[in-house]
Order: sequence, then C-alpha cells, then structure tokens
Amino acid sequence: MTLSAALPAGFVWGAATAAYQIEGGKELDGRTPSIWDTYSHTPGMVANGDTGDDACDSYRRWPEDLELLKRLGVDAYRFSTAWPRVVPDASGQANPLAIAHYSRMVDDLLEAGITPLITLYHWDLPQYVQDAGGWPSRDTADKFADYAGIMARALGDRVTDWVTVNEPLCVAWIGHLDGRMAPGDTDIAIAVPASYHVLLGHGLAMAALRAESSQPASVGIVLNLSPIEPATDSPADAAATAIKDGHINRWFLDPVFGRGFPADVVKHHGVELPMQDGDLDIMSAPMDFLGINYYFREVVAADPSDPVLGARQVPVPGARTTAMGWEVHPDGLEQILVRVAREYQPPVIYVTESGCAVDDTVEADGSINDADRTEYLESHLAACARAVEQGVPLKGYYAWSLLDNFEWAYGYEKRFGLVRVDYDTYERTIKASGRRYADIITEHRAATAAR
Ligand code: IFM
Repeated sequence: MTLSAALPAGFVWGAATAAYQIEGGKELDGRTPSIWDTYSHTPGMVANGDTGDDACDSYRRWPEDLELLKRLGVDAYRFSTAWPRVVPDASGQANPLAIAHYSRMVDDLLEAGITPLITLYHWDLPQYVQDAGGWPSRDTADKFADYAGIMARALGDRVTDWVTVNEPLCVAWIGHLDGRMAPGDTDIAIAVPASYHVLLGHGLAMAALRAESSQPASVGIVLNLSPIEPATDSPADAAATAIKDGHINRWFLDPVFGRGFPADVVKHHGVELPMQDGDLDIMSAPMDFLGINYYFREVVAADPSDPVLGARQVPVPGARTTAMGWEVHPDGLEQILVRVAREYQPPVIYVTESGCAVDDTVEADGSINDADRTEYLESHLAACARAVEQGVPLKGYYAWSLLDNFEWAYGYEKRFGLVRVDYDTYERTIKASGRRYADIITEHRAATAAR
C-alpha cells in the first residue's frame, strides 16, 4: 500500500525544532541564562566547546525560517518557547518582549496556514530555577505551571496545540543520572525525584494551559520511546531487558496513563518517590494526544558491572547506523506505535520527532544530496503507515529537524536538518531530503483531497 493510501486524510505533516538548539540571541529581548548555557560553557561538556549562544540565529531570522516552512509545505510547526526568555527572573513576571516575539511567530504561522504546536519545556531550565533546586525540587513543578499559565494567557487565544515537556527521560536520566546533559548530575537519588517532578510539572502545566487558554486547548506530553529487546534468550538478558524497558519506557508511560510508577523499577532504583496525595491524579489527567519521538531500538544484555541497571546496550552486528552511531531500524517505530496504542490507548498519537544525523556533503553547486536521510524518512513513514493499518490512531508526523542545529553534547557536528545551516553565514539550503518531504506532502494531500 502506498503512503498516501495508508495515511489518513488530514494527516498532519510537520517539522520540529527547539529553542536552545536554534534560537541563539542568548541575551536578546532580556533572555537570561538557562542550564544549557551553563553546561555548554563548562569546559569538556560539549564537543568542540560549542554553545547555543548563536545557534542558527533563528530568533532574529524567524522570517527566513517561516519561508522555509512554507516552501516545505508543512501543515504544522513544532517549536519550543524559551522559559528563561519568557520568565527571565525569579520575580515570575512575564517578559513582554519575549511574548511579543512568540506572538508574532504564531500570527505569521497562522497567516501562512501553518498550525503552531508549542513545546513549553525542551530542556532550557532557567538557571535561577536550577539554583533554587531545579527539577529535584517540587517547587520547580509549580514554577513550570506558572510559566504555562503565562503562555496560555498570552497565546491561548490563537494556539490550541501544546506539548508540556519534551522527553522527560532525557531531563531525568541523562541530565541527572548519566550527566551527559544539563545540569550534569550523576546520582540516582537526585534523578528519581527529578523525574517525578517533571511528570508532576507536566500535569500541573496541562491544567494551567486548559484553565488559562481562551479556547479549548489540546495538550499532551512528548516521550522518547524505544523497543527494548534481549540480546540472547538467557534469563539474565530477559531480566535486564525488563528493567531497561521499565527505566526507559514504562517509568514515563505508566504514570501519565494512570498506572503509577512501575513497582519493579521503583524497587530496583531503591529511591523513595517524593509522593504526596493527589500527585498521581495530576500526572495522569487525560491527555488529548501523546507525542512519540523515535530514533532507535535497544538490544540489551545483562551486565553486572553497570551500576544502575545491570544492563547494557549491545551493538547489532551488521546494522546500518546514522552519524550518531544509532541503528537505523524503522520497524522499531512501527513496534513502539503498536505497543503504545494497544497497551495505553492514547486517543491520538503524533510522531513528534523522527530523523537522523548524516555527515552531509555540500556539492560544488551548493546542493546537498542526502540520500541516506531521504531513505530514512521514507522508511520511517512507511513504518507509520503500517502502524496505521494496524489501527494505531496516528494523526501526524513531525520531521526532526527543520534545520541543522545545536545537537546538545554533540554540538554542531551532528546535522539532523532537512535544511542545511552554514554556521559561518547562517545561509539556509533545503537538502534533497527536504525537497522529497515537500513532494511526499504534496502527493499525500492530492491523493487524500477527495476522501
Ligand atoms: O536533537 C534532539 C532533540 O532535541 C530531542 N530529541 C532527539 C533529538 C536528536 O538527538
């Protein structure tokens, strides 16, 4: 079956970015530092000493990026607002300059017929919030809800689609346990409460968005999920797989779908949850949609030397990998979509990120013929189509990313964009994959117009 035949009419075609990865303008319009400014300016944390100080200069080049979105022909643009720009200090007051900027973006998008999907938290915690305790502290969840209320009051007359938090796994486990992301902590006793308060913050922010928007808001969370498979059929690998699946997937899915935190993983981590009466109800308030980000599966072996999980991801012999070293495995997207739809039954699912880093080459004529990324895009869309055929309520796909950008600890070396960014001139060039995406969108729209 062709893509156009399998994906429903009205399927949302989108592209995604995040504030710290593209905006730059680190002090423009009163922005103050986030934990990523601090982390990236700490020697040794980010490849080549890269920082998001300038990134893609998108804060100033919004009109250019809007033109790119129009040329790709997307229905929707997923971007994040920068909390330290919107609420620059501990007074909690909204910054009118930042609000004006995001308001203009929203107006421009709507005028172009592109629906904004705003992510409130894509990892740029204000440094003053970190200094007051950060995510391990309950107060941060309340502050996050205050910020959500500000955004809803400012934009909720025009924006209907909101994501509270992007990838709590990265916030909690990579930022507070592995230390490979800001704020760089490495302690399970800190990471568990951080994960808890991020999910509490999600629930509180969802309530604030709904209460403060002047029209019905459609709200969800974005989880990065991976199928976890045992390396062998040994009981040890099976046990390692179960705990890894619990740590990566169930820890975040279960609480937001009303199952509480998975008992096996709570026991395994051995850290008391900072639970108060009513928290689980707040976290599990019904969502309008679930966003799923998918990049790779994990094949797992027992490894007693791993201090936290006793499990380790092992390479898949012969696997094709992206420039990140991540296996290209489109079937994993189909598997995770089908699993989540069957086990958790979200009303609507969006793939809110899917994409790959490629070591792009610029041809003599300036073109970028990124065949690997194009193939990745097509194969992952085919996986979406197979999931839809199995009844998954998948309503849209957001390519990660609109632009090459600051890839966190990897800096600017890893390029995920459908559009190349020349970091010397900030010139943008649509790659072959971007042109292919535009064609797919056009073909699907034409084929489904009559349905
Ligand atoms: O760049 C990131 C994004 O910020 C969150 N999801 C994964 C992407 C690729 O690593």
